[in-house]
Amino acid sequence: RQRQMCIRDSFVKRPKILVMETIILGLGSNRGDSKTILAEAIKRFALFLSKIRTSSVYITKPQDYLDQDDFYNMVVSGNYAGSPASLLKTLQQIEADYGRNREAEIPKGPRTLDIDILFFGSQIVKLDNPPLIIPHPAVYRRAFALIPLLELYPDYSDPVTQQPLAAVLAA
Ligand code: PH2
Ligand code: MG
Ligand code: MG
Repeated sequence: RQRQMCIRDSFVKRPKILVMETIILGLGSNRGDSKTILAEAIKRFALFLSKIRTSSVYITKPQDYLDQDDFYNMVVSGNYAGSPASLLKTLQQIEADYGRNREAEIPKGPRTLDIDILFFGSQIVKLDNPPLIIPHPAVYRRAFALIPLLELYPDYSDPVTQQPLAAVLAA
């Protein structure tokens, strides 16, 4: 007697849809050998980003928490095939590998390596645990992020308001 084959969902091998997004990262360091730390961190990005582009490194006056050394800041972009949460997890591991200890540090104070997700394609992301807001809420008032971003993408517009970031910087 022939057995009836039931093609259940679990048997069907569906191709996993990977949406490639161009993501924009803001990097900062003002503790340790900042220039080397930034260069080494970017090498790690090649494991999960394609089409990597890097801005110049800018030496910037501290914002928000003023009593600390100048920062080395830059922006890196690349194409990423994964979720915002998985990107955050990967970046926090790299921060930790370069001596970052979130428990022991002053908020917005000195750090060996900070990697902020500024934009994730045109996606608007709000996650609670761990907390993640994209676009990065402070990007609009941070010249140390906007200027290197505009070096790479002079015509970049904010995906939320459609405003050119060049106009945001000038405002
Ligand atoms: N990062 C901060 C706080 N202040 N200032 C500058 N110039 N550059 C930074 O990357 C920076 C800052 C919190 O992450
Ligand atoms: Mg950060
Ligand atoms: Mg930051």
